Amino acid sequence: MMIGNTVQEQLDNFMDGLKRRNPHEHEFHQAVYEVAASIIPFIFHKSVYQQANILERLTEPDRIITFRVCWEDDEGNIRVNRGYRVQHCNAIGPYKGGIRFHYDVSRSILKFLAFEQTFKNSLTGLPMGGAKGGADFNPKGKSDREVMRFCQAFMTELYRHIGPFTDVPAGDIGVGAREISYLFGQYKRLANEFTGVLTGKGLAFGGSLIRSEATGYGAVYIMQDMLKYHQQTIEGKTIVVSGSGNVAQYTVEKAIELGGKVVTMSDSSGFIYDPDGIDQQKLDFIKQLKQVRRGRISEYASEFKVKFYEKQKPWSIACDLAFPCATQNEINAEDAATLVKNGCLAVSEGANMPTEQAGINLFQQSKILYIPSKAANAGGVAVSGLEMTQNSMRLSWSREELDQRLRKIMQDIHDKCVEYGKQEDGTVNYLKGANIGGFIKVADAMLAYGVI
Ligand code: NDP
Ligand code: 2IT
Repeated sequence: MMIGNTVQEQLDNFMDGLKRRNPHEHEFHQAVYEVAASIIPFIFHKSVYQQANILERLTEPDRIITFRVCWEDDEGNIRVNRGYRVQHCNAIGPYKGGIRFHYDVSRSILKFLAFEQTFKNSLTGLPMGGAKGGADFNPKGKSDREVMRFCQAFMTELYRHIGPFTDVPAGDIGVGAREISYLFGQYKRLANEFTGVLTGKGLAFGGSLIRSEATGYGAVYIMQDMLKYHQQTIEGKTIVVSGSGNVAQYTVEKAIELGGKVVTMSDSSGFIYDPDGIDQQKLDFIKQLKQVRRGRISEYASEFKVKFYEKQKPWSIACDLAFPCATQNEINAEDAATLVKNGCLAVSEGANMPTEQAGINLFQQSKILYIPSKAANAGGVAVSGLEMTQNSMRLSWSREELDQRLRKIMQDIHDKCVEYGKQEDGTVNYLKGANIGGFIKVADAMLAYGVI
């Protein structure tokens, strides 16, 4: 049972306990608070969830695997990193979620991501549980061979914990097509098995069309749905995007295809502002820059003679729509206030948890259309789920078929957010809708299993 006589008391007691059990894990506390603040009011009078202690069970990962990754760099130095896989919950399907290689990867960051993934995967309607993994490895400046040796060393431990019916990893920050190929090659070698154990694979070896595009396209599709529901469209809107990796690139591609004008992109060094708008040709330059040459976004500024704002984030540029697509906590309260002040209508989160809680509060008070990451960026994992389906059937669907399925899944997620998030005054609280919509299926499966 939750302890406390009011919703607020229950929330406070629950968060106190969570923080006590998971000290110093600020990102994990933040992600859990954001969900608990929606779920506790929802289950307050639902004794079946209360008695089963569902929320406490859902905030304790099934297991966390931590391991040493030892590899040799090009100079012959022996290097050591820490690898992780957080298998959060497999109530509704095999564990599923990305792998992140970034120097700031920590237990807290992966726990928050795996927790979020459980709700996100449920929202897709596909049978996938939640997980996340990664390492505190910094791929920047590493040669291809160093990345290959790191991936092989990482998989040499991870392979015994995953499998097509157990846990199916994919990409995330720092893990794209190149890394997935190395990881899959090593899995195949060790397991002596060709199975769909990773998603985001190359098209030659079981990958799915549209997977690269899916997260970004999905974030724009759900923005389109949210705007349509409020009698608006993307056409003619000025759009600010952060990041310039996988999610940002395909967010920009779909947004400009639908007639939006995207004026910014960024990386960890700063952002570029192109008042004329980024067109497909300029975007192709970015794809080549980031996917092939692995260069910096500042090169765009030199190439197209626009301004580069060093060490700054793009939120000060006036816009109608914002798509944070870089990383967690990239919009703080001040950034959110600036977006609101400049008349921003809607925010769709391509990145995971890009907005701090104080920023979310501001968006909600100002009635901006705000759709949280677990709904907005679910298109990526949704097409991963479709990759698993195709692998099981040993066939490949066409681009059109996959795009239509992705489109429908995003629309269904939008509608689920409306179903559970519609307020008495007629407005939609998409955050509440996404949290409750994701929770119910997982919680009901857990109830059915009894005490496990
Ligand atoms: P990429 O590695 O392809 O790109 C990441 C981008 O974000 C780069 O432009 C990077 O800049 C920037 N970035 C990363 N960390 C920071 C930081 N600390 N400060 C400022 N900028 C930063 O990753 P993805 O595009 O795949 O992922 C972006 C976000 O989307 C993440 O939050 C991820 O969890 C989320 N996501 C990804 C999905 C996918 O399918 N790939 C699915 C759903 C969500 P730099 O190169 O300088 O580091
Ligand atoms: O955060 C995410 O949803 C991802 N990085 C994609 C996960 C996946 O399994 O495709």
